[in-house]
Amino acid sequence: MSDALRELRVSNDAISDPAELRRRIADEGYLFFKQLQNPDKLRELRREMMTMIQHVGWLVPDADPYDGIADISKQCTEGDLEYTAGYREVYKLEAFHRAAHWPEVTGMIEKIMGRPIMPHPHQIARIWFPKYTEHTTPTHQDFVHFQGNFETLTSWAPIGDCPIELGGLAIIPGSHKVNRLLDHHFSLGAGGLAVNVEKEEEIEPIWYSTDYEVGDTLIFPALMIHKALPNNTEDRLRLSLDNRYLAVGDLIAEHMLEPHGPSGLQWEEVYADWQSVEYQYYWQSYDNPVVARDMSYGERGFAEALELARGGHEQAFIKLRRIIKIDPDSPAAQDAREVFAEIGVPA
Ligand SMILES: O=C(O)CCC(=O)C(=O)O
Ligand SMILES: [Fe+2]
Repeated sequence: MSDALRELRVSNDAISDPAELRRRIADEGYLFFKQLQNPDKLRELRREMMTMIQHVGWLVPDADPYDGIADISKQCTEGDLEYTAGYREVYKLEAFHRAAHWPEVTGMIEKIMGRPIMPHPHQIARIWFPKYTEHTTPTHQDFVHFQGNFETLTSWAPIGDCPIELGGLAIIPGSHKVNRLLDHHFSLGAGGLAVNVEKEEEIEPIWYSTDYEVGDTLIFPALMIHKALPNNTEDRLRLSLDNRYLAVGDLIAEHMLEPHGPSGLQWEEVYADWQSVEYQYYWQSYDNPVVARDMSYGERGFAEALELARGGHEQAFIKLRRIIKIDPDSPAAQDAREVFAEIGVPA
């Protein structure tokens, strides 16, 4: 463990005590379990996903895909055209989607919530290149991205061991008690929006994380402040799952019923080669009220990127170039090109 990080509290002792689990998550804003998920199932999932990742060219070709040894000349991330090309292949894997329904996780979420639950179909795999740290997921609250309701729980788990240097998740225990969505601002990192905790008087920025081992699982609600640590390894790809769960009957935002945006896919494409229909469109049999996505957070981040770019901000340039490349005809791309033209910098 690095000096600046403290060690997550392990809650395996409370696994059979729902009242204690609820007390802890209400108080500390997270529950962390060693091997909540079956390591062998996760290892099998890792092999399947890493094999596909090697196939799309992001791993060195002559090594065991299980080891996740990245070809760092292929560095890319969410929002990049190149990322979509590879991520879409991983996103189609049936095994990846089935993992959100594993009873080890759904049973635990149900125990914590005390009500029947539903996994969001909008699952996310994070495929993180080494030595690409300015794109690391910044400090944020999940509500800004996933919306719906504050009780929604995120379950984050590495697919394989994830020691500190590989860049697992870090949290500020108790930070959910701010009890509201904090202001988020432009960030180059995944999700594109960050809270500046140093400026939030109510938050004492004391970060906790751990050397995650395969099967370890971190569960937290939508207002919990968290971030990813940088992947400081020489050549290893970080692979993890972040899945979300809501109580049946609670509000869900419409985009959480769609595939994760960076995949660029529709459900028909995701499902095209699946063996089973069991988990296809499963949410349609639940009666969760759906709310429209609030676009204002993303719009604000984009407006800030334009403004920062006008001032010569390098990271804002990277962001705007990414937008131009992935969707050149979009209004956002047009705005971005105008800013580059205005300041005389090549787009
Ligand atoms: O894995 C990451 O980089 C980000 C994950 C995250 O923010 C989450 O699980 O909510
Ligand atoms: Fe998050």
